[in-house]
Amino acid sequence: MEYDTMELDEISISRAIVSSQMEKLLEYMEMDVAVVGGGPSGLTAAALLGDRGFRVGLIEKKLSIGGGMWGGGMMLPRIVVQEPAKRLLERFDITHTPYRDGYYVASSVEAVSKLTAAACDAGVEFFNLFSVEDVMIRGDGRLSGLVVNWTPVEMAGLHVDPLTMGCRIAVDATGHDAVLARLVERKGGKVKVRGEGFMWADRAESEILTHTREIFPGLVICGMAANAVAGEHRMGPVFGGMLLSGEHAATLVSSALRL
Ligand code: 48H
Repeated sequence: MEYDTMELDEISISRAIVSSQMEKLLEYMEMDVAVVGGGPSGLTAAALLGDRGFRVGLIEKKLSIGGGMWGGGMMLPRIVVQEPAKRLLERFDITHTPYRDGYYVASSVEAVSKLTAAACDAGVEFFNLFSVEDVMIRGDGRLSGLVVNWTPVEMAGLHVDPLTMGCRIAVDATGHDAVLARLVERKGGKVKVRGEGFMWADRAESEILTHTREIFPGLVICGMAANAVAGEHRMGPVFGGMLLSGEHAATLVSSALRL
């Protein structure tokens, strides 16, 4: 079947992509909040901060956003969310069905998609395939920027110097690896990454909000990274704590920036 179309010009298509993305990159060289990691906690934090009017950039090293949520439990694309986080499922319009008292089941694909859509609607700018390899900390002892490179450069082991993006505050939402916290620790900042403990879902979920905090001036940690820093246990495919931790990180960041 044919349809009427204007003649497509490959050079214009390329110019449109390069000029619009480079404009965004320049705009986000100075942002309010840099959220590193596009898993459930990072997406929640980014969406809520964007809603509050901050300029938020989300930096994700992989091609796709969503982190460990896509895979649900052992590649069965379902997640469990417990009662205290039900209001966040509602906030993001994620369909959920009760399983038994206090447990809700949702599709991991819908959950990632709706969180991502909410972040887009809140004006969050995504920088996927960007990997954070260092942080900027100057004389005032505060984290004030991220050192980034293309993930394919990192994967190929090429010697290519990175670029730096400035931020008023960063959120480490890099999951189990707690990348930013480890970087600061390795380079002598007063941060100790204790590493996560074995599976104990009830304890891990109930403590995650205590561990979601500013661990270094200008660096808030959330999600699984917060538990990894604190030496807390893991919880498997129950995701309420990730959403609540992202929400708590957003509250901490917005009060820090509004002081
Ligand atoms: C840019 C980076 C870098 C980098 C990593 O793992 P995530 O889904 O993180 P959370 O904390 O939002 O959610 C954790 C959850 O998915 C999970 O694994 C749970 C609940 N496990 C429990 C258990 O017992 O196992 O997402 C982190 C994201 C990923 O997309 C990474 O690619 C990204 O961070 N990332 N992005 N620069 N250097 N390192």
